[in-house]
Amino acid sequence: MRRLVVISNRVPIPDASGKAAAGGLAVALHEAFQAYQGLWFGWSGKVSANPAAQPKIIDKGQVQYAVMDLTSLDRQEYYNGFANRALWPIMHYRIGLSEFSRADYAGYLRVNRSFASALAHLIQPDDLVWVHDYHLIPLASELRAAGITNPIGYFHHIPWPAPEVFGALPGSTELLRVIPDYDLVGVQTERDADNLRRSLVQELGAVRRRADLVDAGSRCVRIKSNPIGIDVSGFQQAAQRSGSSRLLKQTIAGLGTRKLIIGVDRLDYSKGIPERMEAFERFLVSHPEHRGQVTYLQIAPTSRSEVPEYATLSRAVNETLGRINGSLGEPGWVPIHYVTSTYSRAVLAGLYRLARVGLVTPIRDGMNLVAKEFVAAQEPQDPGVLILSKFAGAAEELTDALIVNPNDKVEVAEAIQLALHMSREERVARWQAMLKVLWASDVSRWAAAFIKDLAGNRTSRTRSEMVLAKKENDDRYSL
Ligand code: ADQ
Repeated sequence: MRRLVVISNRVPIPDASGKAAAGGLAVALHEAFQAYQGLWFGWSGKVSANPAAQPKIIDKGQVQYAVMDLTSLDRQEYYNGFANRALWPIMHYRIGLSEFSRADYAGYLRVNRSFASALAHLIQPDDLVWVHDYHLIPLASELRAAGITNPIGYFHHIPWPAPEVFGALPGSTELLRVIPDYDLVGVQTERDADNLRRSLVQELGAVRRRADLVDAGSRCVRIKSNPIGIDVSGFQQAAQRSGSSRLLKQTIAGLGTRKLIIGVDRLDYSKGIPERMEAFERFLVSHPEHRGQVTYLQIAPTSRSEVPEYATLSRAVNETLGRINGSLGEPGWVPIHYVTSTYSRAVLAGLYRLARVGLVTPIRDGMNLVAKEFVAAQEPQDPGVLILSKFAGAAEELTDALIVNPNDKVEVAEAIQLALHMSREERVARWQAMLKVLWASDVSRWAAAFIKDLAGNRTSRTRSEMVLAKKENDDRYSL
């Protein structure tokens, strides 16, 4: 049986009871791992003084997990540094927040190289190799240099910005040069695909061969939009069953007759949380009849707290929240409830279903699964309304949401007003149209489509190309 080798920064190893982790990728690949035997490789999430050169192998039925520890310097340079302080902001169009350091970049390349050298021993001739996300862009190049000729695909979960924006990052040309070491690159939207293809043409002099095929000299790479989906039926079932949860009962009791507006995001500046709170403030000021009649619940679990920009964001959110609740709140009514806990899928699904409005207004987002989860969780006869940023990848598909510019507080405020007053007939019609889209891009289809493309589009490499690849690789990193 052919194997699927998945590589991601973090690896969702099932717990001792054998229960699969509920994270998005784990769910996405669950079915793929039924069809293929699997190996899942990545960082253990742990730091140790002297990490072993070979991964720790954990067998769990059909899937074998292989994880490696990092040193604290690796974590600092590769993960907190280059991936999350330089690449993440650039990819989200935040040039001003991008902090490049040559040491961090060297650490990023070093970790990719050590992952590749450990992984190369585990790859068998017939394996399909699927790399995930921005932490691991150079991995294929390192694997090629180690002699791996298997089909290698990469899925980029976050936006790929316009060439002028990506070009602002020092080292961006080197990162573009390693892209054609993949046979297939998947991105979330047509806009991302177009941006990446244009970068390769403009910066490397690559040539467009077919709509999605780019020829970069000795190698060709297919760049394709393949929007990620969610487990639609899993979310629907979780939402239907959620009524019995204690937390949900408490929320229902606390709301009374008030309508619920919900936002769910990792605490990240790309998600536009303070901007959203200010838009809600504007709504309450412009439409005072709603004061005391609505509650906005913002769920925002802390993330990347070791990165300074995230601590700054956390302070900004708390200040905005305090100011709005202080100035507009009344005895017995707090306009914005803010919580930082993580919840089970069942509880989240129940809260989405309870809400009349889902506020999903990132400043930039690769896809935004919350938008899709909100839609899936709604009650068919009385669904809530999705307000969605035009800068979320999901907006390319969910065109029946109320699409807004998240930077325009007045526009978002008026969308809230419209959503709260929308007729049931219109809510049902919009929701049905969006649910149809969700089914068409269900997560199992997403994974199956990528794997099918990867298996069918192998770009064969000759031995001389491999030798050339190794030499180019050595030259490239001699910065
Ligand atoms: P994220 O930036 O993490 O993902 P998103 O797509 O919204 O953004 O996924 C977040 C996930 O975390 C959702 O499944 C959500 O339910 C869950 N979650 C959020 N808050 C939670 C809480 N308090 N408790 C439990 N679960 C919570 C990155 C990219 C996105 C892209 C995805 C997938 O930034 O653009 O959509 O990868 O490709």
